[in-house]
Amino acid sequence: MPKGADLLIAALENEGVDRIFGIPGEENLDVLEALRGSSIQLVLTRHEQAAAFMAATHGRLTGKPGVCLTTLGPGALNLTTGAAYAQLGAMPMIMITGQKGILSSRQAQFQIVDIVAVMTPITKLARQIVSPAMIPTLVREAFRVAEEERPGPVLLELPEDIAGAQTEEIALIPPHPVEIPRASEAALDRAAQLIMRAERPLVMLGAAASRPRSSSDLAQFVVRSRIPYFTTQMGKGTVPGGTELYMGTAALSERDYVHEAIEQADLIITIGHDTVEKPPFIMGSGGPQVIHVGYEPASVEQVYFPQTEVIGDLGSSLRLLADRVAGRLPNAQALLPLREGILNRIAARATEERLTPQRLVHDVRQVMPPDGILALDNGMYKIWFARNYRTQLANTLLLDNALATMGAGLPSAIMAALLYPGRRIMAVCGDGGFMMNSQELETAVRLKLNLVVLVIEDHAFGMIRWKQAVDSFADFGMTFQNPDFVAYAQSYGAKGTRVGSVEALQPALEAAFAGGGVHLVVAPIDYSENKRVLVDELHQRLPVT
Ligand SMILES: Cc1ncc(C[n+]2csc(CCOP(=O)(O)OP(=O)(O)O)c2C)c(N)n1
Ligand SMILES: [Mg+2]
Repeated sequence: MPKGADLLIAALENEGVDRIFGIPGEENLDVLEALRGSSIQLVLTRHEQAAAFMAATHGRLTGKPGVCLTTLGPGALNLTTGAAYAQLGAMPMIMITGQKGILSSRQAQFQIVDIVAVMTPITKLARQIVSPAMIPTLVREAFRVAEEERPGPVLLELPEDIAGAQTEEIALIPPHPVEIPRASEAALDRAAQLIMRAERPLVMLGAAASRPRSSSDLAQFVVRSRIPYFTTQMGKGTVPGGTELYMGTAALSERDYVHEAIEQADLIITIGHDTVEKPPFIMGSGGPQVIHVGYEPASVEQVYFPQTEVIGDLGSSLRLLADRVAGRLPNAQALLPLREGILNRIAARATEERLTPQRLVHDVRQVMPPDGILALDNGMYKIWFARNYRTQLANTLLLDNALATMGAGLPSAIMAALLYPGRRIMAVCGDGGFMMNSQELETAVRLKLNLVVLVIEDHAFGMIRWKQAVDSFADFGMTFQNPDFVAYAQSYGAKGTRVGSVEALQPALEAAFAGGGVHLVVAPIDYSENKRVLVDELHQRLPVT
């Protein structure tokens, strides 16, 4: 007779799961034994937080939930940051945690934390499994909930005695495709009227525009309407065939060059915007009208309150909208003349003889082919990559503008390297964020991945230090010492290179990719541009009225 644990693993196989990330504990030993005889690979990590970042990134890149596994109490608590990362970032993920037996209690309260309660506010669903008979249903339900719009994390807690209990064979529930309903005719007609009446329209691609299911019809809308577009940080992807309509990425909420177009627009069509992102622009009274095209209605915020909404499957909504407006928009390109000025000023100083953030982004782009994937951690450089790094394919710049947690850069790059072994993958981390999950270098080496890890060294929590200076606080409490990163990488069996001069960066990255394996490249950065550009220069730019 199968045990509860066997049913769990069979149900995961039934969902097409091929890897589970995590660190099992003694409460998971039946699950581990069932896993041993299954088709699913166990990917051990060195911290549960990293396992959750990996599983969430699997969901982000494929649309299929990634799965992570931990023990009870301390192990499960280490998943919380990853759960919030998936919840805010709309990434489908399943977390499976152990628990002491629930039918009898021979260890009193030892290690027991109410994980279902802890996880409830940071998941879409959190359930304890109380009988083996429920496992097939609960697993199918967990995947349904995690995957459907808006995607996110689900917790299933499997107590030790339920995992070990013998049970009847119980039939699994096969998954089936579910199509998302499309927008109503009335909403499409209303939006089409507004678009046709607009004098200076602009499109914005938001986070949900990068969902694996979203892409092709979305690009078609831009290409067929010929309306120029900009993106949010997480909406940074691409419009194949529409590159010449790209106006920039809103890495700041106001005052950046791309805001010249936003300030002059009389209509902004936002596609898949999620207000979990730091605002790409601030709506105010008297500003442009906004049409929100989304899988879900817009939440009403002080800075975002669209006047018109088209709710339903993004692809089909946009196809139907394009059918209504294509060829009937004489003003479509009214804002396009601003493009060159915006992009030129953003690209300024990209080849200067100092390792500025602009130069760093420029040189990294040179070594990344169009399908190469960059996975960013969180720090000052994120703003520069969002602003300056041009993408040609969707999901080739993975950044987190939702929870914006440090520590996710390396684990998310590891996931990308596992999924796409033939593509160039690079993690970009600050010296602060890298050290929050640097132990995963061992995981990457053990998995024999090809991965370049670029560590940007300023011996500081640079972004906070920058804010401190911008707000005229004294320079205090934000600097630290680093290990010798080259020796550190080598101690894990990875390779390491220190970039000694600005000209050495590009060859070092190229050599790191060419050599294969896990290769850390550490580059000292000149962060003086943070104030010169992002404060002084942009503050001289007066909003267009
Ligand atoms: C887990 C976590 N802790 C703290 C913060 C706040 N925070 C945002 S950026 C930053 C500094 C990042 O330093 P580093 O990784 O060295 O990048 P840098 O800005 O120096 O380039 C901090 C402390 C955060 N976002 N996430
Ligand atoms: Mg730093």
